[in-house]
This record gives sequence, C-alpha cells and structure tokens, in this order.
Amino acid sequence: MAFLQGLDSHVVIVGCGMSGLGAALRLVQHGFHNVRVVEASDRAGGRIKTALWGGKFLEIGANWIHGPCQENPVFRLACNYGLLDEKSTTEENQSIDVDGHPPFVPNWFSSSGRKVSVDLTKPAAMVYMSLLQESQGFFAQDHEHLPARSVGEFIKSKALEALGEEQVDKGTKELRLAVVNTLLKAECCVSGTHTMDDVCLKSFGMYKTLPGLDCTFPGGYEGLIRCMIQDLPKDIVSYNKPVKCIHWNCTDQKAKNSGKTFPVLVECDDGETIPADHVILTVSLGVLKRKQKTLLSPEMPPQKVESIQNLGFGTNNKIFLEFEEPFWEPDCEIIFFLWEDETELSDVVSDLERFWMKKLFGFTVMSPAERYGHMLCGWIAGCESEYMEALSQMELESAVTQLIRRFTGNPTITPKRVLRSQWYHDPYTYGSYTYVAKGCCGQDIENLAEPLPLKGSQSKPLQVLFGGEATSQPFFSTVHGALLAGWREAERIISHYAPLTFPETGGSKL
Ligand code: 6YU
Repeated sequence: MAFLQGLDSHVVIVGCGMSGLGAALRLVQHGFHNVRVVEASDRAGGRIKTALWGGKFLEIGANWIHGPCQENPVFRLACNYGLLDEKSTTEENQSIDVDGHPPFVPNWFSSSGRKVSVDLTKPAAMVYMSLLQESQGFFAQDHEHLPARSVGEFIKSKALEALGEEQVDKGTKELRLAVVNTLLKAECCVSGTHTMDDVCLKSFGMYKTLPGLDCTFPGGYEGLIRCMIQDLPKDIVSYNKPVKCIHWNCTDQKAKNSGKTFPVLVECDDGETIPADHVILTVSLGVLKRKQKTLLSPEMPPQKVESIQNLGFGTNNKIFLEFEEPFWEPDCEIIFFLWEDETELSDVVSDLERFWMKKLFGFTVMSPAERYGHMLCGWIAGCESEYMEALSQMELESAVTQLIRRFTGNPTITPKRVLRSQWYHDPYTYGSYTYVAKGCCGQDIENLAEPLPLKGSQSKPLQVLFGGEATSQPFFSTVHGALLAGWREAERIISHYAPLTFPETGGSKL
C-alpha cells in the first residue's frame, strides 16, 4: 500500500545530464508517474555534448567510456542500445586491464622546433609513470606520515631526486625535467585540476579504474542520451528552465489544483514554482560551489557546505585542430610539447596573458584517420584553460598556429579550422569535473551525497537528494559515476516506499 502511494509521489529532478536521466528512467521504470526533469539549458546531456563539425562527430565533453566492462553501467547501456563498434564489445577488449589505455605512441617536439627522440624522453617518462602509480598507493595504506600533502609535491620532489642522480649532461638533465613538466600538465587534464599541487596525495587512489580498453561512440556520445530520452515518457523534460531555488522543509505550501501539502517547492527563474515530495539535484559541483548560498532555502547545513568547499572542481578543455596534411608520424597517437626554457619543475604558468599556451601539454591524434582526416585534439587544464576560453576565435587561432609553427620548426603550417570547448564559462557547469583536492577525503563525497533533511530530523525525509558525478565514490568525474549516482538516489526513493522490495538493479535495458 505504501509503495502504491509512493508511486503517486511527485519527484522533480534538477538537471538532464547522465545522472538526472538515469534517475528519471529508474523511477519511471518502477512505476513512478509524477516525475519531472527540469533542465536549465536547451538540450539534454549536460557534460555529454557531441558537435557535428564538417561532417565529423566531435566530443566537446566526455570522450570515452572509461573501463568498458560488464561492471560499467554506461558500457552495458551502450551495448544494449547497439551504439558501440564490434571491437569495443569483445570479451578481449573488456578484459584488458591497463588503466584505461596502454601508453599512447608518442611524438615529442621541443620549443626550439626539433623532434626529440623517445630514447631521450623515456627515462624521465618512466620515472614519472612509476611515481604516479606510487601516488595512487597511499590511499589504501594507513600512512601516519605522508611524504607530501599533494600528488604534485610528491612527484616533483621524488623526480628531482631520481633525475638528479643520473650522470648526464646539463642539456639532457633539463630536457628530462621538461618531460616531467609536460607529463604533469597532462595529468592536470586527466584529473581536471589547475595544478597537481592541489590534488590530495592521500585520496588520489580513491578513484577506481575498471578493466577494459577505453572506447568511444562512433556516432557520438550524445546518441546514448537520445536513446535514454526516447525511453522516457514524452514531455517529462522541461528545457530552458533554470532552477533558482529549492525551498525545502516547507509547511504551508500547497500545490495548485490539489489539496495536498508538499514539503518542497522548486522555484524556477521564469517564476514557475513546482511542488514536490522529493527533489533530486544533479547539478555539477561547480554549480554547487557557486550557488551554495542561494540554491537551497533554508541553506545547506554546514557539513555539506564544508564538503562542497573541500572537494575540487577544475577545468579541462579541448582544442580541435584540422590540417591538410599530418605533421606527425603515421603511428603517432599523442604529440607532446617540451618547453626547453622550463628549468624548474612546475605545471603552472606565471604570466597567463603571454604564456597561457605553455599549459597545453600537446595533442591526441584523432583516430581512425578515415573518420577524422588529419585532426588533433589539444588538451589544456586549469586557470590557463579558463583564460583561453575568453580569447576571441582569431586570437585563439593565431596563438595555436604560432605554437605549432614554433614546435614543428615549419613557419608555414596552418590549421584549416580550430574549435574549442569552454566549460568554465558554461553557466550551468562552471568547469569540467571533480577532483580530490588537498585535504579532502571520502567522507566529503559521502557528506555531499547525504539527503536533506539530515538523519535525526523530525521533518519529512528525503526532501532533497543529491546525485551527479561528484557524489559518486569511487567513480567521481566520470559518466558511469554520474549514472550510478542517479540510480542510487532513485533507489533511495523507491526503497523508502517499498523497503522490502528494494531492487538490486532495475531498468529494462540492463
Ligand atoms: C567520462 C570521459 N571526459 C571531458 C570533458 C568534460 C567532462 N567527463 P552534468 O553536468 O552532465 O548534468 C547536470 C545538468 O544540470 C546539466 O545539463 C546542466 O545544464 C543542468 N543544470 C545546471 N544548473 C541547473 C539549474 N540551476 N537548473 C536546472 N538545471 C541545471 N567522463 O566518463 N569519460 O572521457 C570524460 C570529459 C571536457 C567536461 C568529461 C568524462 C566527465 C563527464 O562528462 C561527467 O562526469 C558527467 O557527464 C557528469 O554528468 P552529471 O549528470 O553528473 O552532470 C586518479 C584519478 C583521477 C580521477 N579522474 C580520472 C579522469 C576521469 C574523467 N575523465 C575525463 C576525460 C574526459 C576526456
């Protein structure tokens, strides 16, 4: 009986990214028929965003299914919708356990316009890789005295020690330091942070990688979003409807046209107020950081605010460049840029205006070439990335052209077209994804995920629930983390009404 009443409850989901969609589908599949998704922008998908550029699908946001194996719900969904190519779905692909991808085949270019042989860069790259791996090990162990507070500080001090011991000439030594800098800048992109000095050494290993060789969607990641939307009842998503404030613990708010009193009222920018029994909030941690004082009324309790502040949310952007001819070798998968004037270990740039482009560690080669032609994807994180977003298209094109001419030593090379992402200036995201900032811990993610009112309150339970990738341990920062978090919150509501029929999994596609 309680469960049947539960099916009548009004659930508002704020945000139509992967987390919001996952929650909506799970509830609808369980028979909840008063579900509404409210989305600020004019599209579904959030940080999953595919652009059609000159007839090619480019991922402006999420690229890969990280760890495409049976444990990964995004992989299972994508398989069931038939969205992946055959190779990605093979048993063999799923069982490869190489932390996402085996090392990409690199081409190294230096700021004096020469190609640098892998023999010269490899020793430093190996030192770096082993230190990065060591950094992940501090999470599981009980370390009273950590060697450093941040991953950056740890890697830099150990790399200096290791490279200092080598009997090599000054030029080679400097080159090896430059290799470590480039790889630190690359890791800033992976972690989505300004500097690895901001990433917590103790918590770095909290992120869990799944087996499987990372794969992409041949028809674009957004195809998955379209399939999910089609499985929802028509018109349950309202677009262009930013939520201004979620009023919870309401006692005197009555829904229009009904005698029922609802504990939550969702106030939208356009003035509409939507009454609800439960609200699942799936906005990014970037939005929560910016709007923590205004998005909820009453304000969030101090422990939640503290955890929102403790966790990190940074920017990682892409710059796509298309060329008539490749300047890289046919087997090259990644291009690294080495700044020879960087004689100290550092992954930040001091004079943003003049040198922001030094933070761009290089490019991944878009493959297969039959699909993309000669296209590169540049990666840039941090404040330098945020600065880059605000440049005019002409300034950007000029800067990247000069950069490529300098590193290739070819004064005429010119990209045909340039396209960039701008996640920091997206008013409904304010950055790219979550990272474990110095001083934060798993408890911060748990605090963030805890519904309001907090346990022990006499008010109606489960008024505001928190989804989104930032609430997903150990998969924060990923699409599968976002999906799992959406399901988790939907199931919290389902099991509230039907504790004995709490489902292990649901969803017709799984
Ligand atoms: C992944 C990948 N990937 C690259 C780049 C980016 C991200 N990610 P959403 O924000 O999607 O949805 C919220 C909605 O709410 C949204 O639609 C808003 O418009 C709406 N909203 C906001 N305010 C509102 C309001 N007031 N009212 C109403 N609505 C409102 N993940 O799996 N593979 O390759 C990448 C990448 C450039 C920007 C990625 C990747 C991250 C995912 O995109 C992201 O987590 C999910 O899409 C989020 O979904 P959501 O629903 O939670 O929010 C050791 C260690 C290190 C740990 N890191 C490892 C790296 C892993 C991440 N890798 C990233 C790499 C790339 C390239």
